[in-house]
Amino acid sequence: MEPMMMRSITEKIRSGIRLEAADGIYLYEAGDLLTIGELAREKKLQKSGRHVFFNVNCHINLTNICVSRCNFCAFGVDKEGEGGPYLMTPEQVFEYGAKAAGHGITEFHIVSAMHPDMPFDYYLEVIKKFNQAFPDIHIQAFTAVEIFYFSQISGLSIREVLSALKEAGLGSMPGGGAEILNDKLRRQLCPKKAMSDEWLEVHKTAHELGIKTNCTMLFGHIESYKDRIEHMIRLRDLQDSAPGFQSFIPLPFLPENTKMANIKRTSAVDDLKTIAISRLMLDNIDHIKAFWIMLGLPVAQIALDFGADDIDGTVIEERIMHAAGAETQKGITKDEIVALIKESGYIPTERDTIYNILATF
Ligand code: V47
Repeated sequence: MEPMMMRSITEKIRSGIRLEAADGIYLYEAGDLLTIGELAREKKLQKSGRHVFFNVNCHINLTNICVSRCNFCAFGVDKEGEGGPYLMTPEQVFEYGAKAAGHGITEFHIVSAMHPDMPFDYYLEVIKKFNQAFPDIHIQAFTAVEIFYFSQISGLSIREVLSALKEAGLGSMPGGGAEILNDKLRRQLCPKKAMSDEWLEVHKTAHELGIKTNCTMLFGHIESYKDRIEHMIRLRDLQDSAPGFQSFIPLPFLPENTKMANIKRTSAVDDLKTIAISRLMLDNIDHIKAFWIMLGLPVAQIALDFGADDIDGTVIEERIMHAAGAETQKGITKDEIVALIKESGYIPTERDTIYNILATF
């Protein structure tokens, strides 16, 4: 017989009552994978029907030189250290983007690092150049951690930094840098960058300025289930008070080549449970993204039956996760994404960055 707690959670979900922290922790600790998956799928079908979204985008990482050197990251390097430090000039960035623009992309996904010397003007120039040359291609750029850093290096407020970027052509912000919103853990994982309240403050300000954003959670390292659920609740609270999150992307920690290489990679069960539980906890965030680069194509495909309604994009040359041992390809074609979604029984739906439907297949 179904345990009482599970019955009460199921009733809450089916009657649209918000789950509490204890419910989420219970689902992780005792919930049956298929039952959680089924509930999450029901919610997904209510929100986006049989659509599964993807976009055609290109990731550009301006530099890997980073003063933060987070313990979970295999991408960042010191300026004069090992690991092939690089910094693209605005011209090089532009050349790289121009090549991708010829392939029908609708979004540039530009993320940098905390470079020790580049001024805020460098980042503004990159955005301006892209916006002038490709006014029809949406620019999603800079995580909240970078925005906070720009504010520190420029002396401008967070609001001023975001306004200047918006004016230059920034369309929306990606969801990185959230890691786990718990300062005790952040001090062990990433002591040199924005803490939880600062990360949340940047997103709040962006939302107030009409800049849509995504949010993420890095899981499978030193955090507990309780930490994960509390993280989700902090995002849910912010979305209540200052809406603007478009999607949530759970990122399983890839340990290879990091200072935390002793930790085991998460299991497929944990990845799927996390996708499903996030769909159930985050009742006010419309889209849950199964980022195939991290999950691998097989788990990402199954995730579509566990509450995910988005599989991100074609990406083209992903670097951050591949530095940490992601075994997936660095990009896939639109035809491959379409086939993968069709095979799972959903409608492949190409979207732009802000979820306007461009085509179905
Ligand atoms: O903030 C870094 C994570 C993030 C590792 O908004 C790692 O649509 C696992 O946020 N193992 C950056 N994760 C990427 C990101 C993202 C990706 C795709 C789409 C969107 C979106 C956002 O990657 C970082 C960090 O949390 N990360 N190193 C690692 N070893």
